[in-house]
Amino acid sequence: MADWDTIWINTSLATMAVTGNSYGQVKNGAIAIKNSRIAWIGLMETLPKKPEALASNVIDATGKWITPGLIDCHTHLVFGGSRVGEFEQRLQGASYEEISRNGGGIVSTMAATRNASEDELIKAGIPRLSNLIREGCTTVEIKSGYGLETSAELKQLFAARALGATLPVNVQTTFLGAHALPPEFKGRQGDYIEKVIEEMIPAVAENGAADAVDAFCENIGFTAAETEGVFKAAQAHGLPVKLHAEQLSDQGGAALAARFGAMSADHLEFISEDGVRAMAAAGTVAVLLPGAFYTLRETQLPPIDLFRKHGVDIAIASDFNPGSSPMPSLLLMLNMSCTMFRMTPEEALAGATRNAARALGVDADRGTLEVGKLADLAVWNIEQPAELSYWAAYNPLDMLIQGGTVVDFEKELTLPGVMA
Ligand code: DI6
Ligand code: FE
Repeated sequence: MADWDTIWINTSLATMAVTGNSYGQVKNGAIAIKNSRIAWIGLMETLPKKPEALASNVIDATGKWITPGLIDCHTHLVFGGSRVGEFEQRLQGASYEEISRNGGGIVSTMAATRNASEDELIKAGIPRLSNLIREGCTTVEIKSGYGLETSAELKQLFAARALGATLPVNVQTTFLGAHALPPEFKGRQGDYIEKVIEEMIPAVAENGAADAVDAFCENIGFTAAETEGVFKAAQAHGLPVKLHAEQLSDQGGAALAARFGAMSADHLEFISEDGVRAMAAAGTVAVLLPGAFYTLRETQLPPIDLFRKHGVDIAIASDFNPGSSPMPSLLLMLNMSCTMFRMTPEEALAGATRNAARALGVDADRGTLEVGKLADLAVWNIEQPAELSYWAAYNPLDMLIQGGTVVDFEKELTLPGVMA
């Protein structure tokens, strides 16, 4: 009997493991899987026997590259309605902050999300998540934060979990109750935070609905002190934390997140060097979101050189949401992070694989091609890995393997509610 289930041969691998050579690459190599995990990786010439003697299924991948399945570590993809009207208002000169202060923004998506049933949220989420999968994503994080009351937050998180159970993708969920102040708490922000702490986090933990807790620490969101209360409650319930920090202004959020051992701090255009130092010391990943930067026409770049200088790992994510990043495409983010943020294509790919896995705390199993990790692989029709950042609005994915199983796009993504 063959040792392995499947082997891909005559291929190039960007393992993204830290091996000292660029992309952790193995040229003229092979990768074998057994029981949903990676069983062997190496050069063709070091295969112990003929491929047919080693695996029941041999796939010739001549001319292709295999990378880890991509990981989108920051999305808000479960929501009701859209914000196309605000898009048009911004084109007329209104700013994102003005719209938010006038009762639009996150709160308008809250209303549409509260009005939607869990089934409706799942249906709306299927084509969005399918779009990420078609581009090579095998893990996607989904946040709540458009319910802003216990039952509606849980509904969003359950919809996110159901999407992960329905589609061939690993979904990690994050509770973001401290995203915006719901209108019924106007003038009583402290009371709302108390509700997040006393009622929502315990309910989320009790239901096993979230893998992490996030907050929006910002002048139009919550203060550092309020965020700290949320973090303490999360930790008391055994949930790791992450933070929307320094997106529009410097609130010291990244340093606070680091103090709580946060897995990531996200956005960070306005972070100070002290904030970067604190993240480095805590091993907190910097998640950069070029889609929001582009959509809001931001001009202050995140300080990539400071992250490099202090050795902070950088991840890249879509931030897919109806307001500031209506773009469910991680490949587009790879291109934007190079063109707009001047990251290298190798940094960008590490940001959507190895470092994104760290930002979600799933790096023991995912994010690189290494023996023992889950077989989440993306096979690409490209000649060099930098092409994943080079092309835009073009998808060179050839094949996707989720937990050792080849994804059948026709069958598995053609579900009721999936747009053709
Ligand atoms: N920052 C973001 O990028 C999203 N949430 C946040 O706090 C945007 C959410 C939205 O505008 O709907
Ligand atoms: Fe976000």
